[in-house]
Amino acid sequence: ARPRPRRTVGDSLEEFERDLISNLYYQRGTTIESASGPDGYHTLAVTVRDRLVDRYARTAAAHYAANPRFVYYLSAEYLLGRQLRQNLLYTDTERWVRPIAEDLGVSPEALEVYDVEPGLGNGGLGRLAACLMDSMATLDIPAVGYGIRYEFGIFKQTFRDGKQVERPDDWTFYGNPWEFPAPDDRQLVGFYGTTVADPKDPENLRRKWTPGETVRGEPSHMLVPGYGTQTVNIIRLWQARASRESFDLARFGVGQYVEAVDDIVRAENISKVLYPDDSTEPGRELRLKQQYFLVACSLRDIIRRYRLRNSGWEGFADKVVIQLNDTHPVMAVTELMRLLVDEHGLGWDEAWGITRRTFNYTCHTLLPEALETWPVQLLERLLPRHMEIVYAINHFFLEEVRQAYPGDEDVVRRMSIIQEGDERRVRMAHLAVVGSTAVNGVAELHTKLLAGTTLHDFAQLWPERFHNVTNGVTPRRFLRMANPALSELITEMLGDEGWLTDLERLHGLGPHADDPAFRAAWRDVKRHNKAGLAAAVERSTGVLIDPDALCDVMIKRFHEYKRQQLKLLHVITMMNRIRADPQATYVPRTVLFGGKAAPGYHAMKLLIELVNAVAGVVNTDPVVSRYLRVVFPADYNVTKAQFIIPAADLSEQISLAGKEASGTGNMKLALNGALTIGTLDGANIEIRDRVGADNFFLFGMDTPAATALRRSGYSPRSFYEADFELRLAVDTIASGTFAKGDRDVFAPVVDAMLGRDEYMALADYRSYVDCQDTVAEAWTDPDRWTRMSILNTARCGFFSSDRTVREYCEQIWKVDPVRVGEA
Ligand code: 26Q
Repeated sequence: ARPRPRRTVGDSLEEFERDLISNLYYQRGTTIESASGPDGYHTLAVTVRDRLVDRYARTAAAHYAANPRFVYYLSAEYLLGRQLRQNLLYTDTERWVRPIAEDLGVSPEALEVYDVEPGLGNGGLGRLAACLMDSMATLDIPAVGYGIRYEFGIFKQTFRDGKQVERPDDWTFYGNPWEFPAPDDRQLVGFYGTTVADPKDPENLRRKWTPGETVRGEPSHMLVPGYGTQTVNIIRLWQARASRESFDLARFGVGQYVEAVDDIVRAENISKVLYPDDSTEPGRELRLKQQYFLVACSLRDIIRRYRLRNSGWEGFADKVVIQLNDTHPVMAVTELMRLLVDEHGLGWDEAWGITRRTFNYTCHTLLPEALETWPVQLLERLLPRHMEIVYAINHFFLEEVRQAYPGDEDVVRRMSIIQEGDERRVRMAHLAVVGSTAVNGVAELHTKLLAGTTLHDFAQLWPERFHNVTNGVTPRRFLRMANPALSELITEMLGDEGWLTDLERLHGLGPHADDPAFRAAWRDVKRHNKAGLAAAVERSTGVLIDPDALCDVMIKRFHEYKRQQLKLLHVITMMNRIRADPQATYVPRTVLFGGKAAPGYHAMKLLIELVNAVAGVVNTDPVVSRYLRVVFPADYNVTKAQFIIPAADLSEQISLAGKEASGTGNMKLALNGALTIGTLDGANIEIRDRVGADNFFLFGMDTPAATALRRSGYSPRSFYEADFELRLAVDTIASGTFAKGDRDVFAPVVDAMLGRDEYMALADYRSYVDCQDTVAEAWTDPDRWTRMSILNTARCGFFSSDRTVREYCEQIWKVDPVRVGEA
């Protein structure tokens, strides 16, 4: 008999070492003697990756055999973070790498610098998608994530004279060992063109669309392994390519070299760049093209996969559940209708039944300006058939509304998918709710406010559609990988690593919070992490920080509602106090800021400049800098989060109540033993409920108080005039202290504060600063602080994204796990 070919890479150290050398030789074409750093990294990456390919093959086979119901997660963003260390951990090969690497004279840390994080997202929404994918694989849920393979991810942030400068993120420049191209599964996508009636359909609900332009979508996928299981799911990312006929040979022949590639450039621009826009107005047409491109490619792929094992359409919604990550992919509702009605010949009602059963929608905001709407005119031109389908959906929907509320044309106007006015627009959130089975908010308060305000009419009409699924974070990346020292201590205390997949087991730490030896060990870990961060910060910013100082962190996108300006007023107040009384003693603090501002968001870019200017003044003042340092490492991203979070003592979650949908950084920080200073906003409320009011620093107005103040005619100036320290802090900015005496540079910041103060930072200032004084007071009692820190970790098990995914499975997806056997 012929020998069977090798089916698996094997799981021994010997095989691992053998494959490393073989891959260096045959994949990289080099030898141990002449290998460079990138050669070493790439070789290690593909060797680890191949272990996952085995599991992926077994996962695909198990899924094929079981023909289960699948979750399809549609998201314009994924912030996966670095892959190497995660995949070493998930394949349990980490323990071999150090000895082998040392044998070869390199350290694993030296190779990790070549591991580039795919920055395919902006912030919370993109990172949530990554955490949910991690938890779905860990829970053996059959799932595929769909997204866009942006050639340039979120911009790289640098500072020039303290100002944010954006540079392109060419993340695949050195190649990406973690992805597999799948050219066989490419899809064609149409844009523009015209529609005509179908003569066989007297109702005119079926029409034919002839696109004016077509683009190819080429998929590649990244592997998403589960922890402690054999399941490996995938995220499929689409890249836009010109269709084959796009190169104009005739023009090239007559020397029109640029014109000859016009069509190619236009097509490939679709997936060129991620919109670095966190909820303000975007660049219009191309953004909409991206959204439809993602949707059209993904739906065709979903249908292709469905047909591998099923036929007919009756069973479609039993095998397919699609989760819309915010409204960015909501054109999928109209696209599925178009495919079913126009291309597959189903009747409208049958198609609508299937469509509505297939989709669910997660909302991630409350800010009215972040709710997407698109001009009807633009849609009519770019996607003429989809616009007709929107009108038809709206027509039948408004009939339903009129039946429910006879004679109430006001409710019809409010709920319509079309917003009337000078420029008619399509309200994407309305389309999402109308086209979905379940709609969810991302924290209890957020869901309550959605149902009570933004989507109130819909919650009245269809209360059964509304759900809450509070966000969560993966404990693998944000505790085990980011904080190995604390993880070891936890495992030692709890006896095993079971907490990594059953995070509520952290409760077992609670009884040890009063054990002096455990407290000391806990403090040592925090200090060790801070020393590590201090070294990295000194290398990148040149600023020296004291690992014994209170490490106070505010890491998140820059946005007015998140109120970095309030934090800055506190910093300036501390500075002013020290200057006024240099003889007194103060609790030493390091304030660390991290985050990017959207390139077009001028107010926030100026605030970033001000943070850097304040840092410059504070850190060079011989007296002030004894107690206070301000650091702002550029280019905050997932990789930096993993360094900063384990070192934090204090987590700033200070948004105006009612504005932050959930927050997830708040969870990561509390899980790593940082205490929260926060408002009653988003998931802060649920964190406080769980860790206990004694272990949380609460300040500020709640949502009803903020609403009432706004209604009564909020005047920031009256708060400014009534509070000496606030006035001094604002005046310090106005005086030019942070601009070498130039009063004009930061005048717009002062004007925004005293003029509108849209997010009422001045109203919460006194409460915030007083609360910071109680923080400082608590810090002076290390035993008490450490106890609070331990209890934060012990009681945050709820915030695992495993729990989040279980809730989606039970309430919304109704999917069951499929176990994948060992090799
Ligand atoms: C919209 C239109 C055009 C261009 C860009 C956008 C756009 C892009 C990104 C709009 C919104 C986003 C991102 C939103 C986001 O990250 N929201 C956050 O989601 C987290 C996960 O649920 C929550 O924890 C945060 O509270 C929420 O702000």
